[in-house]
Amino acid sequence: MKHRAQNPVASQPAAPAKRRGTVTLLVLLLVATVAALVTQGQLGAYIRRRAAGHHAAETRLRRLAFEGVRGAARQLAAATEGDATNLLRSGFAQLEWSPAPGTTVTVTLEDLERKLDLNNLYIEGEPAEAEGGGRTVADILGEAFRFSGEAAPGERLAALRDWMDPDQDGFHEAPWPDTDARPPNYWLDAPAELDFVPGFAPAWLTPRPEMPEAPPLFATPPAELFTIIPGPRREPWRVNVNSASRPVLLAVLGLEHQPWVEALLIERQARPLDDLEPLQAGADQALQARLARYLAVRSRHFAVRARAREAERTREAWALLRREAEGQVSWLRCVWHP
Ligand SMILES: [Ca+2]
Repeated sequence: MKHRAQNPVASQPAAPAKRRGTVTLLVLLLVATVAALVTQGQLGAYIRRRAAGHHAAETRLRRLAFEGVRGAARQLAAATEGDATNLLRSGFAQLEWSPAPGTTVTVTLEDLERKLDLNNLYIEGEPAEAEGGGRTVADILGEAFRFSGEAAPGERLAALRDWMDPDQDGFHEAPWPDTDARPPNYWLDAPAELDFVPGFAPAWLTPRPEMPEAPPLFATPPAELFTIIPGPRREPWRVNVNSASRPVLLAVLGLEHQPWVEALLIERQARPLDDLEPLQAGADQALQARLARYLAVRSRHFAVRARAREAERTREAWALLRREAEGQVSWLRCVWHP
């Protein structure tokens, strides 16, 4: 009994110390939790402020890029036919301004009809072999393919035509391996579609900035030769003699007319041509027919790229515009580039 009674007495002083230790631990835990909550709240507020600032900067840049496209469209509408030709004699016009310190907007306006439109390969209601002066659209595009380094472009042209034409007759009309999809039988809307046309390498139409300014004729990058003007047509979209490059003009008219092309390049340096007639005067019958069917002195389709930049951040808008002879400008496409 004595032994049993002594034990609780001996352990009594230890109990309050243990409780005090537990309380201290609980208080410390509470303090740590409150501190963590406060820190987390501050961090959350900081992240929200950063996100709001980021969003505001993005919105500002997107708006500036859009204003850039709109400004180019207004400029194109205000220009006379002659001014529009003068503005784009080299095929390009570039403008840059700074709406605020550290912010720049660069707008590039490009004449799309200085290049060969791939959608010309299918013309509604016209046989594929329709020609102008002994030259079909397939001849012209085939020549341009050779200028881009493709020795035998027949297969790729056939695949492209099957992609667009409404019939199911060609070799490339069969369901594609793996996907079982078929060609859409519709015109091309964007260069990215070419990634799915048999025989075309990915990003085939993407400009190559590392290329020299004037590469040899048979090493011309595809992006310098071809373009895509979406929509149906009853005749080929013509190439503008004032803005087309030497390789494009040679593809249209044929290498046999190189002296004529060289003379044209010299003549247009003096002033833009506003009529095809003087050009036709000295040409033989075949050349006259080619000029009439495939060349023009005005352009209707333009691409605008506007880039707004602030520090490391950029936002880009791209639009496809169509300008009528009277000056009305319609927007056919407008997309954002991230
Ligand atoms: Ca087809």
